[in-house]
Parts: sequence; structure tokens; C-alpha cells
Amino acid sequence: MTDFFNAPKIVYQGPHSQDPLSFRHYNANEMILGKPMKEWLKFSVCFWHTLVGGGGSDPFGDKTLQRPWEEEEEEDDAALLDPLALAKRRIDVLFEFLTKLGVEYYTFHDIDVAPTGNSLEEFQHNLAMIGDYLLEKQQQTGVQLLWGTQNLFTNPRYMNGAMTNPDVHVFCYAAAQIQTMMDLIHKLKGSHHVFWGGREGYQTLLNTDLKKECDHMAAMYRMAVAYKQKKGYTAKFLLEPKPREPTKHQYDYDAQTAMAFLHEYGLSEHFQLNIEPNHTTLAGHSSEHDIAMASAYNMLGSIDCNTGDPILGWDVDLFPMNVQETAAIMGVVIRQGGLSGGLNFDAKVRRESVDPIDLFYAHIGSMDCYALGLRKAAAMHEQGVLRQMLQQRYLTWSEDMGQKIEDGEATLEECAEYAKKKGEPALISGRQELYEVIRNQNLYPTN
Ligand code: XUL
Ligand code: CO
Repeated sequence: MTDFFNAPKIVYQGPHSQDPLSFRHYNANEMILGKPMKEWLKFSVCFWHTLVGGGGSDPFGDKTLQRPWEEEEEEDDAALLDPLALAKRRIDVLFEFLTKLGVEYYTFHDIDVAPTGNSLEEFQHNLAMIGDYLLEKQQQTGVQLLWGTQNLFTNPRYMNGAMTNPDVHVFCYAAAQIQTMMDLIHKLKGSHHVFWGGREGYQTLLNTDLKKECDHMAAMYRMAVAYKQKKGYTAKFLLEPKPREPTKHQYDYDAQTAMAFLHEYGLSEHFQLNIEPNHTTLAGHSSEHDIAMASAYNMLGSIDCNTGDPILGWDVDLFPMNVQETAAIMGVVIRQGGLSGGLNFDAKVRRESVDPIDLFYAHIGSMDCYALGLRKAAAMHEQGVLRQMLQQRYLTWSEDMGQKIEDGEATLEECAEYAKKKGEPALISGRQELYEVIRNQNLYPTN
């Protein structure tokens, strides 16, 4: 195994540990609500931010993150001269990282792992070779692929969109990338396939036929479903909503919009959603909103667990470090009984965090933050006070009139009659502050 990180194997040392290279809350095999913690928290490391990515560059500054595995070594010059050798070295580094961290899943885009070459054929050839290498690594380590996806946004050919491009030629190129990734995910036994509509949106309505573009996106998804059925592939499809960035308006704006799109085009049964909290806040919602919304409609498949910065207000992909946020998210996951996907760290260290060891601090810190969130949410779930208060709040709906309306058997006239008979409704307190106090009693029991 390579040794690019000066880090030990990370182990659980309990809440009193002060060693940032240990877990204080994440104890993989500890049982929580009848399941080992690692099943509630199927963590995954993403290839793009951790191994490649922008190297810390931002619109105002160049790369700051010099990674040793990207550099030429005396005895191994070939790594830089040969893009395939460099690609393999990055994969070695990823598996070293996963093994030391004790994370059992990873995610990648096609272009993260293999050189794109000079043609589609060359790219497909490289991906096939890299696929063999990834499979070998998976078999050696027991690590699994949580999901794969195709990058349909970096290359200039996609500047006007991929599935929604006005030029059918570009659409077909995107289709080829999707097909190739479907084959590769199947080969790697990945459990999910993510579709993030990178540039599926518009910059100005003046040059955009938005109905045609949405129809085309649906056509692509229908073809992907047909190909999946024809081949007998099992990876579940996930759509990842985002409201804007890179375009001014992205069609998969948020969970409700994405679900409406799937419903409109008859695709609901073939997809669930991969929700990224920083995308949710970018849409103007609280970070757990889309997770709760997707879950309410049985559409929450996976989470890209990062967070935003309330002051920057952009897609900054921070590592989650706020227990109130992770407890709220894990509360939803507990209520739906778990996630078929997992918790993928679509998060990047800051450009000032220049040392490879910072990748460990970041992942360990967020794994612990989610583990503590899970513990808190499980305790609240078992205590049941908030659940009882919620049931109480909607109690009238289980009485005669409420039931009749819910069953679709009531008429507008009957409702009006009911209102007249009952007179002016009383003002019933929503008790927001009490809910918050009870949540805080659980989150911070000694404060
Ligand atoms: C972009 C984003 C992507 C998707 C996969 O904001 O979240 O990395 O998760 O393409
Ligand atoms: Co994401």
C-alpha cells in the first residue's frame, strides 16, 4: 500500500479523546436502534474533491493544495509522463485513505478516474482499463462503490448544457458518457448511479426553449431506464437537485421541483433523490428541508453530506461540523428506517488547509459530527416527546370530519357546514419555542 499520509489507522477512542486522529463518537459496530452505526452511516469519500478537484483554486486565486501524489518522484517519473499511471496512483491514494479512515464506500465521476484522451473511444478504452484496476482494489480491500456519475459539465462541449443542449450532437455525446458509466457501475457492482444536471438550465430565457429542453432531459432519462432494463442492471438511479450554479437557473431546482419533473414525465418509479444540503440552502431552504421533503414522498435515496456557510451563501461544500444540523438530518433518516444510498462527503477542505493530513481532520470531524447527530436523534426518537407533541398537534384530523376529508369523501359544502356549526376556531399555540427547548435539552443535556 502507498503511504502518502502520515496518519495511523483511525480508531474509536470514545468521547473523552482529545486526539483529532481518533473517533470520539463514530463507533462503526456499535448498535443504535437495532442496527450497527455503520449501517445508519454508510459514509463515502468522493474522488473529485479529495483526489483531484480544483486544488484549492478559486475565482481570485490559483491552486494552493500541492499534493505529493501529483508530483514526480525520482524513481517513478513515469507517473506524470503517463496519465494512466498518474490515474492509478491517485486510485492507490484513495484506497490508502479509505483503509486508514475505515470508510467502506467511494464515489466518482468518469473524468475523475481516467484520462479523457483525444476521443470518445480513447476515453472509453481508458475507463475500461481503470475499471479493471478499481475492481482489483475493491476486491483487495472490501471497499465498495456507493455511486458513480458522468461529468457532463467540465468540458467546453457542454457549455450550453448536455441533455438540454440545443444541438442534438452534444446530447448524443452525453448519452455515450451515460451509457459508458452505466456499464462501468454495473461492472464495479455500484449500488447507485447519480445524475446531477451540471449545466441543465439556462442563463437567459431570450435564447432558451425551456419546454423543449426539459422534454429532452426526460428523453435521456427514459433511454437510460430502457437501457438499464434491457441489460438487467440493478444500480438505482438518483437525481441530485441544485437551484443554480453554474447556470442562473438549474431545472432540478430543489427536491419538490425534481419530484414534480419526474412525476410529469412518468419517471418517478425509476428514480429517487440524492440530496445535498448545501444545494438546499442555495435554494433558500433550511439545510434539512429537502431531505425531509424527499423523505416525505419516499424519494430520499442518498445524501451528499456537506454544508454551506450562511455568510458566503454559495456552494462552498464545507465539511459538516454542526451537530444540530446532523441531528435534524439523521432524525429524518431514522424515521424512514435508513438510507438505501449513504452519506457521501461531497465536501472539500478550505484552500488554506494545505496539508494532506487536513483531509483526515475534515473527514474524521464530520464522521464524528454525524455519529453524534445520530446518537442525539436516536435518543430523541426513543424519548418520543417531540413525536407525541406532533401527533397531538394534528389530532383533529383523526376525528370524524378530518378522516372523511383525508379519505377524499368530504365535499366543500360539508366543510362549510362544519365551520358554521363550530363557529370561530380557537387560536392554538404552535409552541415553536417549546419544541426548540426540548430539542436543546437533548442536544446539550448539561447546558
Ligand atoms: C456539484 C455537485 C456534484 C454532484 C455530482 O455541486 O454536487 O459534485 O454531486 O456530479
Ligand atoms: Co453533490
